[in-house]
Amino acid sequence: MRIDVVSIFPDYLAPLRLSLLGRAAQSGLVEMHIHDLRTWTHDRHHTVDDTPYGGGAGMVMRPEPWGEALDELLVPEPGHEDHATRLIVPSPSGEPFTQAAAERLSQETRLIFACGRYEGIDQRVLDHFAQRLPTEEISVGDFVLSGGEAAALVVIEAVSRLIPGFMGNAESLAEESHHPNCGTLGYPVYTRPTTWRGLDVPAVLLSGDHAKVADWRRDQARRRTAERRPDLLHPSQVLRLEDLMGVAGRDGDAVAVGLAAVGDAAELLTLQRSCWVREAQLNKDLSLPPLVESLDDVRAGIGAWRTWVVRADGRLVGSVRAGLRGEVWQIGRLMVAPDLQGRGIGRWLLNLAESAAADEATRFEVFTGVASESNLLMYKRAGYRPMREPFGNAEGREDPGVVRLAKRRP
Ligand code: JA5
Repeated sequence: MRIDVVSIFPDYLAPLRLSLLGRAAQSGLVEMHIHDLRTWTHDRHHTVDDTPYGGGAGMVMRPEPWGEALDELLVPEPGHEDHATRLIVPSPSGEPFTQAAAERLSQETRLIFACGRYEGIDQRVLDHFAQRLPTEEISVGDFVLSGGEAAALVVIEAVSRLIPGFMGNAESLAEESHHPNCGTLGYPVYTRPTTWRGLDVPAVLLSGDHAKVADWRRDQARRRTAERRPDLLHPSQVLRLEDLMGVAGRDGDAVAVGLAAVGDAAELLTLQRSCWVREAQLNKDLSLPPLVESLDDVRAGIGAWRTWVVRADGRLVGSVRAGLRGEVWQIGRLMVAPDLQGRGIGRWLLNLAESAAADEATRFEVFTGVASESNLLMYKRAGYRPMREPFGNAEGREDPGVVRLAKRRP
């Protein structure tokens, strides 16, 4: 693979010549070329920036030096006319860089990195070269850097270690069977000595019991993931309350979220009735189905809808259900135990139900009583808007006591 990097700070890319990456370069697996953008300026001051059209703070990189630099680098070298080239522009507005992206880029024959500075590069440079070769803006994370150089270093290190033959060990790559962050984070690792500054290596690792070691590592990895990256875990996995929704739970509050089973029906009926008494009072209607339905009705509902339940320390404290009706992902029966309302659990459950929407769904719909102001407020805050009247109820009849709200699937 040939890698070119264009920057106004070519010295910043010096680490590329060092260490493992330098060895990859020496072994001929990676051919590295680092260029100073100012080579392609023609004025005495080697100007590469100017003020932004439309006003605003900072400076923008002028298109001409970039145009000349990339034109020149895109002239095929004799013997390498077939080299497919991809242009990469590090940018906080780019698509997220992941291990999958690194694997994809490691298959390319040539990468050109265009490192911006100041407020960025004139958009026309990207628009022009995107017409001539595959071009992508890549972000290495949600934070601000002063230029693309450090991001390019990150991408180059992640990509070059995946090139077959790098480090001379296909084995160590094969052993990396898990893709970072597709499953869980890694478990903590230890080496000699067994005691260091009063801290012991966990006894299980010295036990020689391989099954117990594997169990311990899986548990540690899951705990770490719940703590640091709850977004990676399936909601059915056991989490602590604060991991789940950023609300303060007592230490050790064990919260489990998962699909409801028929065995949950009795507790669900109890929670549902307690929640819908308030709805009945507010809306002056004692015939609301969630209030009057039987245990068998609730059992049937669990079979007919995707229903999730939240348990805190074993107690059923929340639920929501959803299902596809035509193109609509219908969300309903959103409930939270009275003593836990107002902590964002309902909103979290609404998000969960939305994120599970079937592929065919084009919009989400919910409904609530016209007098249920706090429900209406939550739905509005979540992006739902009332649908035009008249509102049909489940049987298609008009129901003046109900507000249906909808939101386009994002
Ligand atoms: C590139 C002029 O993904 C993180 C970031 C990449 C990147 C950032 S932050 N700034 C620039 C840049 O600034 O070119």
